[in-house]
Amino acid sequence: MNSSVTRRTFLGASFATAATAALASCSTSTAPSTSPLKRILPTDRLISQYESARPSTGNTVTQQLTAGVFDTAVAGIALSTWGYNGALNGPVIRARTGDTLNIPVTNLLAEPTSVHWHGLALRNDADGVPDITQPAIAAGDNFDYRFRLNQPGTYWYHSHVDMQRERGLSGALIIEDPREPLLYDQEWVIMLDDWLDGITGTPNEALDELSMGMDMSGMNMPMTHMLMGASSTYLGGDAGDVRMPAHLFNGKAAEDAEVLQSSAGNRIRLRIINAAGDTAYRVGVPGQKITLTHTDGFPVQHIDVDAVVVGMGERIDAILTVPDGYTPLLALPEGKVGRAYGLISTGSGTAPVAAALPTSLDGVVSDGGRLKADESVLLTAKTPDRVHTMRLTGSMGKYNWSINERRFDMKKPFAGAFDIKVGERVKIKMVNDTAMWHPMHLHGHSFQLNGNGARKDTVIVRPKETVTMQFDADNPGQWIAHCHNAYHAEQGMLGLFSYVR
Ligand SMILES: [Cu+2]
Repeated sequence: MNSSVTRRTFLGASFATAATAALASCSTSTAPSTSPLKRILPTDRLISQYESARPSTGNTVTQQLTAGVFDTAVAGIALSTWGYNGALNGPVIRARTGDTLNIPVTNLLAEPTSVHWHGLALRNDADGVPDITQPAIAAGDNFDYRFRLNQPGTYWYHSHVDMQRERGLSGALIIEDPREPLLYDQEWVIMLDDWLDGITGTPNEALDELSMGMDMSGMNMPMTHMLMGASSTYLGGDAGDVRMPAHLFNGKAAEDAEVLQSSAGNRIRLRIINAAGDTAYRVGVPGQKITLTHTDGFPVQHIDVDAVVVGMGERIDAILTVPDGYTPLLALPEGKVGRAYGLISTGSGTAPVAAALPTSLDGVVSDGGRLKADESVLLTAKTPDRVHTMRLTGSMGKYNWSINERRFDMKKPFAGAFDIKVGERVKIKMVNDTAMWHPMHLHGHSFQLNGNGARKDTVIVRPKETVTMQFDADNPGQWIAHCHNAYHAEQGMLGLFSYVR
């Protein structure tokens, strides 16, 4: 399959087309029973009304982002890839709740791009989803993102065009809480990523190979990228689809691990972000517990674990108390071969060599989806006004990942949409009908998992499992929900939560 065809098919209809179609719907007045729904588009005046109602410090944080091609080295291999401001991870953006973020973006790529602010309940027209919330930023063009930050926590930003995120087009976004209740001495922002670009091919080549499906590709050519036999009991079976030659901890492979200087007894707040396309990471310190405190920006009831599994798009905050000497923080690709890690040094002892580090982390293991919300962020108990069922569908055989058997079509963004109304309590039942786990992500809202579970925006849904969650429809606009496996999303495993009047 030709990747440019895939791209055009995926991006399909222009924003103008979608808007025109919706406007046409609004102007047709027929009997109520047959009248098309009036959808609240990103251009609706409600969007800026809601923005004005968000708390404001009056402070603006500005960070220029330039998307472009640059040369770097990954695992000792010189390569050329795409990133923000010429680095594998974009700049760590830091602001406080109530601040306005002002991000002028320059697109020096040869193709359109966009920036999505993962996990934020922000104004819809800044969500960065081409064809749904804005026109893509054309090659050579500029675009300013400007929006208020109304919740503290660990977030990140990334391109929402094609497979661009699978290059280096992502970075961390940390929103500090002016009334931070957690006590700690130091922070460590950690971006985990799986990497193939420039080593075994490009992400688009990998997608093209996988797109043929396991049924076809095995028959006529040797497979470069498709990974067979990656298995994780924790994730319920098949762990991933893609062979990744490198795993990165803050842009660095294990040969070149990052070292954080600290002091014995320090409490370090780990802000762990999984920016990978196809890999969950099991993160922990061998022989030492860490305390999980937040997931996806929201506080949870603290628990001590030996390791935490973080799916693509998920974030975990944890407290680690530093012992004397060198402390390795391992990030093991779940069900895959390889490892990434970083070291904490108190200035004494000698750094362990990679080969001497454990290759597994066992004991008490959890993930964000199994945590309980801190009482301060529990949604009030309420009977849902609306229940939507999202069946996760598709298979490796056909590589036809989809939702309710529908592969999302940007030309018909409202087909199969999950309609909701402002003020409703919405319940989602995610039923995984596939033989694989999926990290499912909802834009523009944080949901609460069933039974006082954690507040989250991305959750692991295991094979044959049903995960239910609720959220308050308090942020009008058009919001996608999708699998955060980059390869699954690109095949159309997306749905649209569409506010209607
Ligand atoms: Cu998936």
